[in-house]
Amino acid sequence: EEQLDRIARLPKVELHLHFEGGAPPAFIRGLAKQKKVDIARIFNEDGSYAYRDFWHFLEVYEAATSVLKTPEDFARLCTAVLEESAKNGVVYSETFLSPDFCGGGDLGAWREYLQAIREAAEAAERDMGVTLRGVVTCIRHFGPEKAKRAALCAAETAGDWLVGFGMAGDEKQGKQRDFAYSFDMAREAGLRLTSHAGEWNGPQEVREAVEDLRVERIGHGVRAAPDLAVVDMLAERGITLEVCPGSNVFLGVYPALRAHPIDMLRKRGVKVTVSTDDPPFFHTSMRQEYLGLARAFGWDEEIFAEINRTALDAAFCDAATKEAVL
Ligand code: ES4
Ligand code: ZN
Repeated sequence: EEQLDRIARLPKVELHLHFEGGAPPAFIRGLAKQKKVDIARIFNEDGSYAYRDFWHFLEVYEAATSVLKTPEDFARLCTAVLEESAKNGVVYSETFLSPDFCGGGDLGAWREYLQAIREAAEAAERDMGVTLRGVVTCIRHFGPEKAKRAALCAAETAGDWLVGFGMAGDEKQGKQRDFAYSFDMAREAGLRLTSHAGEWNGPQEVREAVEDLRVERIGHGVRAAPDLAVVDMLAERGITLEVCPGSNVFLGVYPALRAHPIDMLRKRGVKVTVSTDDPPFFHTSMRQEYLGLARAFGWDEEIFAEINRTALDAAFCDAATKEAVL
């Protein structure tokens, strides 16, 4: 019990958090009411988000996001998201931002959204002690042309705050290599790279993200597990997995935490880290993720400390920022 308490209180580093996916349902419902947008269909009676599976989740996510309109809305969201992070002992977080949801891919508009979000993040850092950095993500099911606009927005605003580029969305549509142009553009602008792979597709998808997009991190990547050649490739190349165990179990990728491959991947030498993905959608939090893993696999404080060092190592921010947070 005391051990679990210490684990829950550990300072945590989170690498995989979708910005809009951190919006509490009450926050979205409040904005919808204020703006007179009818999205009652995306909520259950008890106020939680309502969806059947991952693909329906993507639709509900977009509907929820549709009430976030102005840069000020996103600034308020930033404060709400970081309050949750701070409560969970998160000291450093990287969040996925999509120009598609912030100004529709227009560079001028994107700059304004980014500025507002960044200012709110800096205020939260002063007030709550949690440091945030941004990773622009293109959305796979929106296609390669929209991804190029997202990459251009990312390249034009790359710097000490906007530190990475990645891809989220429906893994069942298109191929990793369809987005190589965008990832090349981002890399040339100095951005670090990550892509969702191996959440819904198998080991080959993970191999393609590494070989075709040359990413240094993978969002999820857990479905590499059945192919030890791919697992060993990840270990040898030092690729970091942004594992979101609670998300995987909630969406039915695995029937229970005990069936999750994170423990096996770690033992095989893969750099694994722990994140929440979209916490209110999947009814999770960083604290819950840690406690669940401690119970399922007997992980102790030492293992979690190591996971946090691995996460900070793989973080896309500069060295001075890393030294200041852990
Ligand atoms: C996602 Cl597009 C998107 N948004 C939130 N969570 C996700 N997971 C995978 N794709
Ligand atoms: Zn994700």
